[in-house]
Amino acid sequence: MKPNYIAGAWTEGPHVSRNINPSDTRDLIGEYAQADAAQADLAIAAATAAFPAWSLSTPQQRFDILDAVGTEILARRAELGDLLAREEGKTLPEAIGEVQRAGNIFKFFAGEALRPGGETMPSVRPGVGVEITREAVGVVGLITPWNFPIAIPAWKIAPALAWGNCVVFKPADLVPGSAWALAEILSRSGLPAGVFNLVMGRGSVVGEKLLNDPRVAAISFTGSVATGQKVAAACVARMAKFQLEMGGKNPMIVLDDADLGVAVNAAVNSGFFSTGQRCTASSRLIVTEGIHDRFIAAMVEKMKGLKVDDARKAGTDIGPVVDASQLGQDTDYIGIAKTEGGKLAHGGERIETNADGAPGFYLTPALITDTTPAMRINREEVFGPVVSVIRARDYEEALALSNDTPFGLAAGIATTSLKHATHFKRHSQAGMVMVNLPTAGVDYHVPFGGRKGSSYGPREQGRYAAEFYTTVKTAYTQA
Ligand code: UN1
Repeated sequence: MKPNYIAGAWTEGPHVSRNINPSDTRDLIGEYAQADAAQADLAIAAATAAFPAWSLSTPQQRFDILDAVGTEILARRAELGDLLAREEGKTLPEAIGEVQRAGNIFKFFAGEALRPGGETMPSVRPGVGVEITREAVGVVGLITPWNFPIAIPAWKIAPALAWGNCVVFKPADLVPGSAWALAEILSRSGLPAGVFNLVMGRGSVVGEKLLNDPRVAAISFTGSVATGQKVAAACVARMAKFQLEMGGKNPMIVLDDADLGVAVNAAVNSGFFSTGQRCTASSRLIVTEGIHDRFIAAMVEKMKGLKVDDARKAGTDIGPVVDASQLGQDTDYIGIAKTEGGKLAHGGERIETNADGAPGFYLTPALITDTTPAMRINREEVFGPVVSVIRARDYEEALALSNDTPFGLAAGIATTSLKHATHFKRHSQAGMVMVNLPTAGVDYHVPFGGRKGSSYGPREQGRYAAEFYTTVKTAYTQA
Protein backbone atom coordinates (compact mmCIF):
# COMPACT_ATOMS: atom_id res chain seq x y z
CA MET A 1 0.00 0.00 0.00
CA LYS A 2 1.29 3.48 -0.91
CA PRO A 3 0.99 5.47 2.33
CA ASN A 4 0.05 9.04 3.10
CA TYR A 5 2.75 11.58 3.95
CA ILE A 6 2.04 13.33 7.23
CA ALA A 7 4.39 15.36 9.45
CA GLY A 8 7.42 14.17 7.46
CA ALA A 9 6.57 10.47 7.84
CA TRP A 10 4.97 7.90 5.54
CA THR A 11 1.81 6.76 7.28
CA GLU A 12 -0.47 3.90 6.31
CA GLY A 13 -4.18 4.64 6.31
CA PRO A 14 -7.06 2.81 7.91
CA HIS A 15 -8.58 2.16 4.46
CA VAL A 16 -7.24 1.26 1.02
CA SER A 17 -8.24 2.42 -2.46
CA ARG A 18 -7.25 0.85 -5.78
CA ASN A 19 -6.77 2.66 -9.05
CA ILE A 20 -7.33 0.82 -12.29
CA ASN A 21 -6.29 1.52 -15.85
CA PRO A 22 -9.26 2.82 -17.86
CA SER A 23 -7.57 1.59 -21.06
CA ASP A 24 -7.53 -1.97 -19.70
CA THR A 25 -9.70 -2.51 -16.65
CA ARG A 26 -7.91 -5.78 -15.84
CA ASP A 27 -4.81 -3.74 -14.98
CA LEU A 28 -4.72 -2.86 -11.27
CA ILE A 29 -2.19 -0.05 -10.94
CA GLY A 30 -1.78 0.11 -7.19
CA GLU A 31 -3.19 0.31 -3.71
CA TYR A 32 -3.22 3.59 -1.85
CA ALA A 33 -3.89 4.57 1.72
CA GLN A 34 -7.17 6.27 2.51
CA ALA A 35 -7.01 8.57 5.47
CA ASP A 36 -9.72 9.07 8.06
CA ALA A 37 -10.55 12.30 9.85
CA ALA A 38 -7.97 11.56 12.58
CA GLN A 39 -5.16 11.37 10.02
CA ALA A 40 -6.35 14.54 8.32
CA ASP A 41 -6.28 16.13 11.78
CA LEU A 42 -2.64 15.05 12.25
CA ALA A 43 -1.71 16.55 8.88
CA ILE A 44 -3.37 19.87 9.75
CA ALA A 45 -1.63 19.88 13.13
CA ALA A 46 1.74 19.19 11.50
CA ALA A 47 1.25 21.95 8.94
CA THR A 48 0.17 24.37 11.67
CA ALA A 49 3.27 23.56 13.74
CA ALA A 50 5.58 23.94 10.72
CA PHE A 51 4.13 27.26 9.56
CA PRO A 52 5.93 29.82 11.79
CA ALA A 53 9.41 28.66 10.75
CA TRP A 54 8.53 27.97 7.10
CA SER A 55 6.87 31.35 6.61
CA LEU A 56 10.17 32.92 7.69
CA SER A 57 12.39 30.66 5.53
CA THR A 58 14.57 32.52 3.08
CA PRO A 59 13.57 33.02 -0.54
CA GLN A 60 16.81 31.24 -1.48
CA GLN A 61 15.82 28.17 0.53
CA ARG A 62 12.41 28.05 -1.18
CA PHE A 63 13.93 28.69 -4.60
CA ASP A 64 16.42 25.84 -4.19
CA ILE A 65 13.76 23.33 -3.13
CA LEU A 66 11.17 24.22 -5.78
CA ASP A 67 13.76 24.42 -8.54
CA ALA A 68 15.13 20.97 -7.65
CA VAL A 69 11.60 19.52 -7.55
CA GLY A 70 10.99 20.97 -11.02
CA THR A 71 14.26 19.52 -12.29
CA GLU A 72 13.39 16.04 -11.04
CA ILE A 73 9.87 16.14 -12.50
CA LEU A 74 11.28 17.18 -15.89
CA ALA A 75 13.98 14.51 -15.79
CA ARG A 76 11.37 11.82 -15.06
CA ARG A 77 8.73 13.08 -17.52
CA ALA A 78 8.62 9.83 -19.55
CA GLU A 79 8.13 7.61 -16.49
CA LEU A 80 5.67 9.94 -14.74
CA GLY A 81 3.82 10.53 -18.02
CA ASP A 82 3.42 6.79 -18.47
CA LEU A 83 1.90 6.44 -15.00
CA LEU A 84 -0.40 9.41 -15.62
CA ALA A 85 -1.64 8.03 -18.96
CA ARG A 86 -2.13 4.63 -17.34
CA GLU A 87 -4.30 5.91 -14.50
CA GLU A 88 -6.15 8.81 -16.15
CA GLY A 89 -6.44 7.68 -19.77
CA LYS A 90 -5.10 10.72 -21.63
CA THR A 91 -2.67 9.81 -24.40
CA LEU A 92 1.03 9.40 -23.69
CA PRO A 93 2.09 12.62 -25.50
CA GLU A 94 -0.63 14.54 -23.60
CA ALA A 95 0.44 12.95 -20.31
CA ILE A 96 4.13 13.68 -20.87
CA GLY A 97 3.16 17.23 -21.83
CA GLU A 98 1.25 17.56 -18.57
CA VAL A 99 4.22 16.32 -16.54
CA GLN A 100 6.43 18.80 -18.35
CA ARG A 101 3.96 21.53 -17.48
CA ALA A 102 4.15 20.50 -13.81
CA GLY A 103 7.96 20.67 -13.88
CA ASN A 104 7.88 24.09 -15.53
CA ILE A 105 5.38 25.33 -12.95
CA PHE A 106 7.72 24.39 -10.08
CA LYS A 107 10.56 26.23 -11.81
CA PHE A 108 8.38 29.28 -12.48
CA PHE A 109 7.33 29.53 -8.84
CA ALA A 110 10.90 28.90 -7.66
CA GLY A 111 11.65 32.20 -9.40
CA GLU A 112 8.60 33.87 -7.87
CA ALA A 113 9.92 33.01 -4.39
CA LEU A 114 12.69 35.51 -5.14
CA ARG A 115 10.26 38.20 -6.33
CA PRO A 116 7.71 38.69 -3.55
CA GLY A 117 7.40 42.38 -4.44
CA GLY A 118 6.11 45.04 -2.08
CA GLU A 119 5.80 48.81 -2.14
CA THR A 120 6.83 51.75 -0.05
CA MET A 121 5.19 55.14 -0.16
CA PRO A 122 4.96 58.25 1.95
CA SER A 123 2.04 58.57 4.31
CA VAL A 124 -0.40 61.44 4.01
CA ARG A 125 0.88 62.36 7.48
CA PRO A 126 4.24 64.14 7.82
CA GLY A 127 7.24 62.02 8.82
CA VAL A 128 5.37 58.75 8.44
CA GLY A 129 6.38 56.00 6.04
CA VAL A 130 4.17 53.23 4.66
CA GLU A 131 5.30 49.77 3.61
CA ILE A 132 3.01 47.34 1.81
CA THR A 133 4.20 43.74 1.95
CA ARG A 134 2.81 40.30 1.31
CA GLU A 135 2.88 37.50 3.86
CA ALA A 136 1.98 33.83 3.69
CA VAL A 137 -1.65 33.02 4.47
CA GLY A 138 -0.98 29.99 6.71
CA VAL A 139 -2.04 26.38 6.27
CA VAL A 140 -3.69 25.88 2.89
CA GLY A 141 -5.90 22.91 1.95
CA LEU A 142 -5.53 21.95 -1.70
CA ILE A 143 -8.25 19.78 -3.26
CA THR A 144 -7.63 18.66 -6.83
CA PRO A 145 -9.56 16.85 -9.60
CA TRP A 146 -8.76 13.69 -11.54
CA ASN A 147 -8.39 15.16 -15.02
CA PHE A 148 -5.00 16.83 -14.53
CA PRO A 149 -3.47 14.54 -11.87
CA ILE A 150 -0.09 16.31 -11.73
CA ALA A 151 -0.38 19.76 -13.35
CA ILE A 152 -3.23 21.05 -11.17
CA PRO A 153 -1.58 19.81 -7.93
CA ALA A 154 1.63 21.49 -9.15
CA TRP A 155 -0.05 24.81 -9.84
CA LYS A 156 -1.49 24.87 -6.34
CA ILE A 157 1.41 23.34 -4.34
CA ALA A 158 4.23 25.32 -5.99
CA PRO A 159 2.85 28.84 -5.36
CA ALA A 160 1.68 27.83 -1.87
CA LEU A 161 5.21 26.79 -0.90
CA ALA A 162 6.95 29.58 -2.82
CA TRP A 163 5.18 32.21 -0.73
CA GLY A 164 5.72 30.46 2.59
CA ASN A 165 2.49 28.54 3.22
CA CYS A 166 2.19 25.01 4.58
CA VAL A 167 0.17 22.51 2.56
CA VAL A 168 -2.33 19.74 3.20
CA PHE A 169 -2.91 18.19 -0.22
CA LYS A 170 -5.93 16.01 -0.96
CA PRO A 171 -5.80 14.57 -4.49
CA ALA A 172 -8.72 13.05 -6.39
CA ASP A 173 -9.55 9.48 -5.38
CA LEU A 174 -9.42 8.22 -8.98
CA VAL A 175 -5.83 9.20 -9.73
CA PRO A 176 -3.72 8.82 -6.58
CA GLY A 177 -0.66 7.51 -8.44
CA SER A 178 0.53 10.78 -9.97
CA ALA A 179 -0.21 12.66 -6.74
CA TRP A 180 1.72 10.09 -4.74
CA ALA A 181 4.70 10.30 -7.11
CA LEU A 182 4.72 14.09 -6.72
CA ALA A 183 4.50 13.78 -2.93
CA GLU A 184 7.39 11.32 -2.98
CA ILE A 185 9.55 13.85 -4.83
CA LEU A 186 8.53 16.58 -2.36
CA SER A 187 9.33 14.28 0.58
CA ARG A 188 12.99 14.16 -0.52
CA SER A 189 13.25 17.85 -1.43
CA GLY A 190 14.52 19.22 1.87
CA LEU A 191 11.20 20.68 3.00
CA PRO A 192 11.00 20.68 6.81
CA ALA A 193 8.60 18.07 8.27
CA GLY A 194 4.97 19.22 8.20
CA VAL A 195 5.38 21.85 5.47
CA PHE A 196 3.90 19.53 2.88
CA ASN A 197 1.42 16.75 3.71
CA LEU A 198 -0.36 14.29 1.43
CA VAL A 199 -3.71 13.03 2.70
CA MET A 200 -5.42 10.71 0.25
CA GLY A 201 -8.96 9.84 1.12
CA ARG A 202 -12.54 10.02 0.14
CA GLY A 203 -13.63 13.61 -0.30
CA SER A 204 -16.39 13.46 2.23
CA VAL A 205 -14.02 12.58 5.09
CA VAL A 206 -10.74 14.37 4.37
CA GLY A 207 -12.34 17.16 2.36
CA GLU A 208 -14.84 18.05 5.05
CA LYS A 209 -12.14 18.05 7.71
CA LEU A 210 -10.12 20.52 5.64
CA LEU A 211 -13.15 22.70 4.97
CA ASN A 212 -14.26 22.90 8.58
CA ASP A 213 -11.03 23.04 10.56
CA PRO A 214 -10.27 26.56 11.81
CA ARG A 215 -6.51 25.95 11.49
CA VAL A 216 -6.84 25.74 7.68
CA ALA A 217 -6.65 29.36 6.59
CA ALA A 218 -7.46 28.89 2.93
CA ILE A 219 -8.86 26.31 0.51
CA SER A 220 -8.04 26.08 -3.18
CA PHE A 221 -10.42 23.76 -5.00
CA THR A 222 -10.73 22.57 -8.59
CA GLY A 223 -13.66 20.31 -9.40
CA SER A 224 -17.39 20.27 -9.92
CA VAL A 225 -19.80 23.16 -9.39
CA ALA A 226 -21.79 21.15 -6.83
CA THR A 227 -18.73 20.49 -4.67
CA GLY A 228 -17.49 24.06 -5.22
CA GLN A 229 -20.70 25.36 -3.71
CA LYS A 230 -20.14 23.20 -0.62
CA VAL A 231 -16.57 24.49 -0.34
CA ALA A 232 -17.82 28.06 -0.58
CA ALA A 233 -20.54 27.59 2.03
CA ALA A 234 -18.16 25.97 4.52
CA CYS A 235 -15.47 28.61 4.01
CA VAL A 236 -17.85 31.56 4.28
CA ALA A 237 -19.30 30.12 7.50
CA ARG A 238 -15.90 30.33 9.18
CA MET A 239 -14.44 33.25 7.17
CA ALA A 240 -11.71 31.20 5.51
CA LYS A 241 -10.21 32.35 2.23
CA PHE A 242 -11.18 30.26 -0.79
CA GLN A 243 -10.61 29.93 -4.49
CA LEU A 244 -12.76 27.78 -6.80
CA GLU A 245 -12.15 26.55 -10.34
CA MET A 246 -15.16 24.65 -11.61
CA GLY A 247 -16.89 23.85 -14.85
CA GLY A 248 -17.20 25.31 -18.29
CA LYS A 249 -19.51 25.17 -21.28
CA ASN A 250 -16.92 26.83 -23.43
CA PRO A 251 -18.05 28.18 -26.78
CA MET A 252 -16.02 28.29 -29.95
CA ILE A 253 -17.39 30.57 -32.64
CA VAL A 254 -16.59 29.69 -36.24
CA LEU A 255 -17.26 32.59 -38.61
CA ASP A 256 -17.82 32.44 -42.36
CA ASP A 257 -14.40 33.98 -42.97
CA ALA A 258 -12.54 31.40 -40.81
CA ASP A 259 -9.71 29.33 -42.21
CA LEU A 260 -11.50 25.98 -42.31
CA GLY A 261 -8.40 23.95 -41.41
CA VAL A 262 -7.58 26.19 -38.44
CA ALA A 263 -11.18 26.03 -37.20
CA VAL A 264 -11.45 22.25 -37.48
CA ASN A 265 -8.09 21.65 -35.81
CA ALA A 266 -8.94 23.97 -32.92
CA ALA A 267 -12.40 22.42 -32.46
CA VAL A 268 -11.18 18.82 -32.61
CA ASN A 269 -8.28 19.53 -30.28
CA SER A 270 -10.23 21.33 -27.60
CA GLY A 271 -13.43 19.34 -28.03
CA PHE A 272 -12.06 15.83 -28.09
CA PHE A 273 -8.42 15.58 -27.06
CA SER A 274 -7.87 14.39 -23.50
CA THR A 275 -11.19 12.62 -24.18
CA GLY A 276 -12.94 15.98 -23.75
CA GLN A 277 -12.25 15.79 -20.02
CA ARG A 278 -11.04 19.35 -19.54
CA CYS A 279 -12.91 22.20 -17.95
CA THR A 280 -11.51 24.26 -20.85
CA ALA A 281 -12.93 21.92 -23.53
CA SER A 282 -14.81 23.60 -26.40
CA SER A 283 -18.13 21.86 -25.95
CA ARG A 284 -20.32 24.31 -27.90
CA LEU A 285 -19.45 25.14 -31.48
CA ILE A 286 -21.35 28.20 -32.68
CA VAL A 287 -21.10 28.28 -36.44
CA THR A 288 -22.38 30.94 -38.84
CA GLU A 289 -24.62 30.03 -41.80
CA GLY A 290 -22.16 30.49 -44.66
CA ILE A 291 -19.60 27.98 -43.37
CA HIS A 292 -21.87 25.72 -41.32
CA ASP A 293 -22.30 22.76 -43.69
CA ARG A 294 -18.71 22.84 -44.95
CA PHE A 295 -17.47 22.98 -41.36
CA ILE A 296 -19.59 20.02 -40.23
CA ALA A 297 -18.45 17.97 -43.23
CA ALA A 298 -14.80 18.78 -42.48
CA MET A 299 -15.27 17.96 -38.79
CA VAL A 300 -16.79 14.57 -39.57
CA GLU A 301 -13.99 13.84 -42.04
CA LYS A 302 -11.37 14.69 -39.43
CA MET A 303 -13.20 12.69 -36.73
CA LYS A 304 -13.25 9.59 -38.92
CA GLY A 305 -9.44 9.61 -38.79
CA LEU A 306 -9.22 9.82 -34.97
CA LYS A 307 -7.94 6.63 -33.40
CA VAL A 308 -9.63 5.73 -30.12
CA ASP A 309 -7.44 3.18 -28.37
CA ASP A 310 -5.19 2.42 -25.39
CA ALA A 311 -3.88 5.72 -24.03
CA ARG A 312 -0.30 4.46 -23.97
CA LYS A 313 -0.21 3.03 -27.49
CA ALA A 314 1.68 4.96 -30.17
CA GLY A 315 -0.74 6.50 -32.66
CA THR A 316 -3.71 6.77 -30.30
CA ASP A 317 -5.46 10.13 -30.67
CA ILE A 318 -8.07 9.66 -27.97
CA GLY A 319 -7.84 7.42 -24.93
CA PRO A 320 -10.66 6.04 -22.84
CA VAL A 321 -13.07 7.89 -20.58
CA VAL A 322 -11.76 7.91 -17.01
CA ASP A 323 -14.25 5.47 -15.43
CA ALA A 324 -17.62 3.78 -15.74
CA SER A 325 -19.56 6.52 -14.02
CA GLN A 326 -18.16 9.27 -16.29
CA LEU A 327 -18.82 7.04 -19.33
CA GLY A 328 -22.42 6.67 -18.19
CA GLN A 329 -22.73 10.44 -17.90
CA ASP A 330 -21.34 10.97 -21.42
CA THR A 331 -23.69 8.44 -23.05
CA ASP A 332 -26.64 9.79 -21.04
CA TYR A 333 -25.99 13.27 -22.43
CA ILE A 334 -25.79 11.95 -26.00
CA GLY A 335 -29.19 10.31 -25.41
CA ILE A 336 -30.66 13.47 -23.88
CA ALA A 337 -29.41 15.59 -26.81
CA LYS A 338 -31.02 13.22 -29.31
CA THR A 339 -34.29 13.19 -27.39
CA GLU A 340 -34.29 16.98 -27.37
CA GLY A 341 -33.92 17.07 -31.16
CA GLY A 342 -30.16 17.14 -31.75
CA LYS A 343 -28.73 15.00 -34.58
CA LEU A 344 -25.76 12.74 -33.97
CA ALA A 345 -23.61 13.68 -36.98
CA HIS A 346 -20.81 11.33 -36.02
CA GLY A 347 -19.46 9.10 -33.24
CA GLY A 348 -20.90 8.49 -29.80
CA GLU A 349 -20.30 4.76 -30.05
CA ARG A 350 -19.38 2.75 -27.01
CA ILE A 351 -16.45 0.42 -27.74
CA GLU A 352 -16.16 -2.40 -25.19
CA THR A 353 -12.62 -3.54 -26.05
CA ASN A 354 -9.71 -1.83 -27.75
CA ALA A 355 -7.73 -2.98 -30.81
CA ASP A 356 -5.83 -5.49 -28.64
CA GLY A 357 -8.98 -6.89 -27.08
CA ALA A 358 -8.51 -5.19 -23.71
CA PRO A 359 -11.71 -4.06 -21.96
CA GLY A 360 -11.85 -0.34 -21.30
CA PHE A 361 -14.11 2.71 -21.12
CA TYR A 362 -13.91 3.66 -24.79
CA LEU A 363 -16.28 6.05 -26.50
CA THR A 364 -15.83 7.51 -29.98
CA PRO A 365 -16.03 11.32 -29.98
CA ALA A 366 -19.54 12.56 -30.66
CA LEU A 367 -20.63 15.57 -32.71
CA ILE A 368 -24.24 16.64 -32.25
CA THR A 369 -25.65 19.13 -34.75
CA ASP A 370 -28.91 21.07 -35.03
CA THR A 371 -28.98 21.92 -31.35
CA THR A 372 -30.64 24.96 -29.85
CA PRO A 373 -29.35 27.10 -26.98
CA ALA A 374 -31.96 25.95 -24.46
CA MET A 375 -31.14 22.23 -24.78
CA ARG A 376 -29.43 20.66 -21.79
CA ILE A 377 -26.48 19.69 -23.99
CA ASN A 378 -25.81 23.43 -24.41
CA ARG A 379 -26.29 24.41 -20.78
CA GLU A 380 -24.73 21.62 -18.68
CA GLU A 381 -21.13 20.48 -18.62
CA VAL A 382 -20.71 16.92 -19.98
CA PHE A 383 -16.97 16.53 -19.30
CA GLY A 384 -16.49 14.03 -22.08
CA PRO A 385 -15.90 13.81 -25.86
CA VAL A 386 -19.32 15.21 -26.69
CA VAL A 387 -19.59 18.46 -28.65
CA SER A 388 -22.72 20.26 -29.82
CA VAL A 389 -23.18 22.62 -32.75
CA ILE A 390 -25.45 25.66 -32.78
CA ARG A 391 -26.15 27.49 -36.01
CA ALA A 392 -25.91 31.31 -35.90
CA ARG A 393 -26.97 33.96 -38.45
CA ASP A 394 -23.96 36.21 -38.08
CA TYR A 395 -21.20 37.32 -35.72
CA GLU A 396 -23.54 39.37 -33.53
CA GLU A 397 -25.84 36.43 -32.89
CA ALA A 398 -22.87 34.10 -32.38
CA LEU A 399 -21.42 36.46 -29.75
CA ALA A 400 -24.74 36.62 -27.89
CA LEU A 401 -25.05 32.82 -27.96
CA SER A 402 -21.47 32.39 -26.76
CA ASN A 403 -22.24 34.48 -23.69
CA ASP A 404 -25.60 32.82 -23.06
CA THR A 405 -24.36 30.36 -20.45
CA PRO A 406 -24.08 30.18 -16.67
CA PHE A 407 -20.34 29.53 -17.16
CA GLY A 408 -17.51 31.81 -18.24
CA LEU A 409 -14.20 29.99 -18.29
CA ALA A 410 -12.79 30.04 -21.83
CA ALA A 411 -14.18 31.13 -25.20
CA GLY A 412 -12.75 30.85 -28.69
CA ILE A 413 -13.28 32.33 -32.11
CA ALA A 414 -12.03 31.16 -35.49
CA THR A 415 -11.93 34.10 -37.88
CA THR A 416 -9.62 35.96 -40.23
CA SER A 417 -11.35 39.24 -39.40
CA LEU A 418 -9.29 41.48 -37.15
CA LYS A 419 -12.43 43.49 -36.46
CA HIS A 420 -14.42 40.52 -35.17
CA ALA A 421 -11.46 39.03 -33.28
CA THR A 422 -10.85 42.35 -31.54
CA HIS A 423 -14.52 42.85 -30.73
CA PHE A 424 -14.80 39.29 -29.37
CA LYS A 425 -11.77 39.67 -27.09
CA ARG A 426 -13.46 42.67 -25.52
CA HIS A 427 -17.06 41.43 -25.40
CA SER A 428 -16.74 37.75 -24.53
CA GLN A 429 -17.80 37.18 -20.92
CA ALA A 430 -15.18 34.46 -20.40
CA GLY A 431 -12.05 34.75 -18.28
CA MET A 432 -9.86 33.44 -21.11
CA VAL A 433 -10.35 34.20 -24.81
CA MET A 434 -8.62 32.40 -27.66
CA VAL A 435 -8.44 33.56 -31.27
CA ASN A 436 -7.76 30.84 -33.86
CA LEU A 437 -6.61 28.52 -31.07
CA PRO A 438 -8.15 25.72 -29.02
CA THR A 439 -9.84 26.91 -25.82
CA ALA A 440 -7.98 24.16 -23.92
CA GLY A 441 -4.25 23.84 -23.41
CA VAL A 442 -3.20 26.99 -21.60
CA ASP A 443 0.19 28.47 -20.77
CA TYR A 444 1.57 27.87 -17.29
CA HIS A 445 2.92 31.35 -16.55
CA VAL A 446 -0.18 33.53 -17.07
CA PRO A 447 -3.44 33.80 -15.11
CA PHE A 448 -5.96 30.98 -15.39
CA GLY A 449 -9.58 31.36 -14.43
CA GLY A 450 -13.06 32.35 -15.44
CA ARG A 451 -16.15 34.32 -14.59
CA LYS A 452 -19.74 33.58 -13.59
CA GLY A 453 -20.29 29.96 -12.46
CA SER A 454 -16.84 28.79 -13.59
CA SER A 455 -14.59 30.37 -11.00
CA TYR A 456 -14.66 32.22 -7.73
CA GLY A 457 -11.94 34.20 -6.04
CA PRO A 458 -8.48 35.20 -7.21
CA ARG A 459 -6.93 33.76 -10.37
CA GLU A 460 -4.57 30.80 -10.35
CA GLN A 461 -1.18 30.64 -12.07
CA GLY A 462 1.44 33.20 -12.94
CA ARG A 463 2.20 36.01 -10.53
CA TYR A 464 -1.55 36.64 -10.16
CA ALA A 465 -1.61 33.54 -7.92
CA ALA A 466 -0.12 35.76 -5.19
CA GLU A 467 -3.58 37.24 -4.56
CA PHE A 468 -4.68 33.92 -3.15
CA TYR A 469 -1.51 32.53 -1.57
CA THR A 470 -0.46 35.73 0.20
CA THR A 471 -2.15 38.33 2.34
CA VAL A 472 -1.30 42.02 2.19
CA LYS A 473 0.09 43.90 5.18
CA THR A 474 0.26 47.69 5.39
CA ALA A 475 2.82 48.92 7.95
CA TYR A 476 3.14 52.56 9.14
CA THR A 477 6.31 53.91 10.73
CA GLN A 478 6.88 57.28 12.42
CA ALA A 479 10.60 57.89 11.97
C1 UN1 B 1 -5.79 23.33 -19.90
O1 UN1 B 1 -6.76 23.32 -20.65
O2 UN1 B 1 -4.65 23.39 -20.33
O3 UN1 B 1 -9.66 21.08 -15.01
C2 UN1 B 1 -5.91 23.33 -18.44
C3 UN1 B 1 -9.36 21.65 -16.05
C4 UN1 B 1 -8.65 22.98 -15.91
C5 UN1 B 1 -7.31 22.96 -16.48
C6 UN1 B 1 -7.29 23.05 -17.95
N1 UN1 B 1 -8.62 23.37 -14.53
O4 UN1 B 1 -9.58 21.15 -17.13
